[in-house]
Amino acid sequence: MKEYKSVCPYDCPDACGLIVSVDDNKVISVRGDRDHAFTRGTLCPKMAHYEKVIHSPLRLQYPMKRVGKKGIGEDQYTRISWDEALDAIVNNFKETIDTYGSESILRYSYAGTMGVIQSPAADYFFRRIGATDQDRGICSPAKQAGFRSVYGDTLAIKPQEAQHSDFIVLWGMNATATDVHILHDVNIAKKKGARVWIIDTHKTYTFSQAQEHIIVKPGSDGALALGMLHIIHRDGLADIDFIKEHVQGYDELVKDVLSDFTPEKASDICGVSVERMTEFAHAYATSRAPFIRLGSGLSRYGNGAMTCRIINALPAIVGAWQYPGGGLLSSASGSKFVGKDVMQQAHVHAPAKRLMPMIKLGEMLTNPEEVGVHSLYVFSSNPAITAPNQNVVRKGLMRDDLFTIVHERFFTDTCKYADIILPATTSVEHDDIYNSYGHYTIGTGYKLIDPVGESRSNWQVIAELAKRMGLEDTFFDLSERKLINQIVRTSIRISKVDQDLILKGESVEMTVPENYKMDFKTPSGKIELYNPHDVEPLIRYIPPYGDNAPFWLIIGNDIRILDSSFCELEFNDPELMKLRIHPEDAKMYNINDGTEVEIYNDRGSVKIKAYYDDEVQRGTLVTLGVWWQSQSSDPHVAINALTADRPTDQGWGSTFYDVQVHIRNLS
Ligand SMILES: Nc1nc2c(c(=O)[nH]1)N[C@H]1C(S)=C(S)[C@@H](COP(=O)(O)OP(=O)(O)OC[C@H]3O[C@@H](n4cnc5c(=O)[nH]c(N)nc54)[C@H](O)[C@@H]3O)O[C@H]1N2
Ligand SMILES: Nc1nc2c(c(=O)[nH]1)N[C@H]1C(S)=C(S)[C@@H](COP(=O)(O)OP(=O)(O)OC[C@H]3O[C@@H](n4cnc5c(=O)[nH]c(N)nc54)[C@H](O)[C@@H]3O)O[C@H]1N2
Ligand code: SF4
Ligand SMILES: [Mo]
Repeated sequence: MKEYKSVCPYDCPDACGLIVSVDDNKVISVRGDRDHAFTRGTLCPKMAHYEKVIHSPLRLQYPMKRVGKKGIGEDQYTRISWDEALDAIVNNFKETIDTYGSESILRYSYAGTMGVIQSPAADYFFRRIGATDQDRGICSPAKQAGFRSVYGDTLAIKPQEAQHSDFIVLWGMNATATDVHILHDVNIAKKKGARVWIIDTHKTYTFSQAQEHIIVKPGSDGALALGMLHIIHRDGLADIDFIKEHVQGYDELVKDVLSDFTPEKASDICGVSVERMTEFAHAYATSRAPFIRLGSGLSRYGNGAMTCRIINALPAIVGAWQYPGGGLLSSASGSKFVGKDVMQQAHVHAPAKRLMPMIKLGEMLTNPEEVGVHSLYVFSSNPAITAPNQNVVRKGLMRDDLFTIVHERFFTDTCKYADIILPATTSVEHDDIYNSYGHYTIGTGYKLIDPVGESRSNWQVIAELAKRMGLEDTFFDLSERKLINQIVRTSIRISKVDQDLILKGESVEMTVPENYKMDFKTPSGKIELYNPHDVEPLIRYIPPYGDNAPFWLIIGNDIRILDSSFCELEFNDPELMKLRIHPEDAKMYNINDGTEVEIYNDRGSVKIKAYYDDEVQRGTLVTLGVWWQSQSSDPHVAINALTADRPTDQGWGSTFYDVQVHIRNLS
């Protein structure tokens, strides 16, 4: 048996360092790498048995083509060779280009793997053939937009800073499920006396980690934060010296926004009493070095970017940035330590012929504004389950005149609509390099075992397709190893010694410049509470969309799965999807504990069993996880039948939490 270092490839801010044990071409076990600067030797429960994913009996083994009808429940596929599969794809692409134009080809992919090679593997290829490109807004561009509006290109704060804080806020972040390693730093701070606050819409797994909790109405954090800004200003707790030197627009903020936005008004909107809001504002502003870890949940509303922008103003007016441990971590993905320039061939002029927001997949397939989509290439994503407005997405996927290719590790629900299915490798069967959107450590994950069955990596398939399509770029001749080498040598700004270490398979934490927290990379060089380049120069409260229905539906993240990844594992729980409802709400609708209900809105309806929980707020319903159809509570649709493809206020982001529903007793 031999042990190798690797990196967890999943779409998670932690990007954990792994130690993988391999024997006889099989992965025996994985554990955390103690030398990793952020994850420090632990993994989450999802990855504790990665070997079960890698060697799952459900892995796709060879290419297949559909011989029956499309759709869930049909499942008639027959084995074909890679040559046949690739020829069929290339013939279809060529025919589609001739008949409808190249924009009729659409690729849809996301972050099944976060690898710097395998994730953007197809970006350049699809641009070169003139296909429609996707705007990758499904996750949290609104959160980024909110940060950028205030701080521009300022480097993200390191998560380990939290250790030095005396006041930590996990704001809209269920860290136990989605960013478990930040809790390591939170606990170090707690041992030194730090107070921890959590702001969420319902009691999450993470509540036990904090001494203080605030429950807000969904989509209303902007009001809470504006109320806090009002109180901090009114009570003379703003750091005027810091503001004078480093903040642009404080006076305008006070005069045009805060004067009119009273704590009473804020309280009416967010449901937090004026007393509690004042307590939170005072505690925040009088602590030595407050640290906010901002989650993405609250950015997935029609007002998401503005909400984040308002929260980002808090550390500015108390001057949190000047102290060790103080500041706000939104996302480290803007750090650009490892760019996509190599994989996207940035030096070649190949602009996207047409750009479509990926949250609009259903509309693109069913009701295109201009040129329709006739060929769809899906990889590293399971849109039949994870995309919003699922009924429309599935209607589009059912079209007889749509040729769909799905490159996957498992027979997901999206595969059930495919004309051609291609088997994909897992991260230990191909080479890649990883950085993280939650911290500053970089590492490689080299191929450790032969591909399972005939599976191939994203890059291998795309490079082969490029050649068959007649593209002559020598880029497509490069092996994954060569690409890693090129990326490390040309696009990571670190010493040669560190480059060598990364190439050798060690994880390396990037060094951030001294005083980086105070180096505000905005046009004015200051924190811009007044931003003349934003569509709205000043912050204000805007409401979420809502659906004019009585209940907000919170679809939180389940600790056992990651989006729909890991659904391939076996779970002991016979009922994976449940709905939690406050008993008083349930009684108003004659709903007994544990009975089946229908939740519905204009977009769809889902059957699910409802359970009483007096820790759920009145007027909200909670369910966890985006499960495969076979694991869903409803035989026909999964939870995203209820969510909308309405965009966020900026960034064409998804609004998965901005959902209201009606409820009906079915028993
Ligand atoms: N176990 C697990 N881990 C995951 C994932 C998973 O599905 N499961 N998904 C991965 C991915 S792709 C991502 S992007 C990250 C996301 O991880 P996070 O950034 O943590 O985002 P979410 O889990 O979507 O939402 C975080 C919290 O926001 C809360 N929330 C919702 N609306 C509001 C609101 O209006 N106000 C406030 N204050 N809180 C609100 C939700 O209830 C939830 O507890 O996690 C990654 N990690
Ligand atoms: N209701 C609701 N819906 C949501 C969310 C939510 O909070 N609520 N979260 C949203 C968010 S934040 C996100 S990011 C999206 C994510 O949605 P998706 O992008 O669909 O993510 P997954 O469901 O994890 O699907 C990734 C797929 O990629 C496959 N895969 C893994 N590695 C590879 C590889 O190397 N090659 C290939 N070809 N395939 C691979 C996996 O087997 C898996 O089926 O979901 C969104 N959907
Ligand atoms: S899913 Fe996240 S927390 Fe779990 S092992 Fe992977 S990177 Fe670490
Ligand atoms: Mo995400």
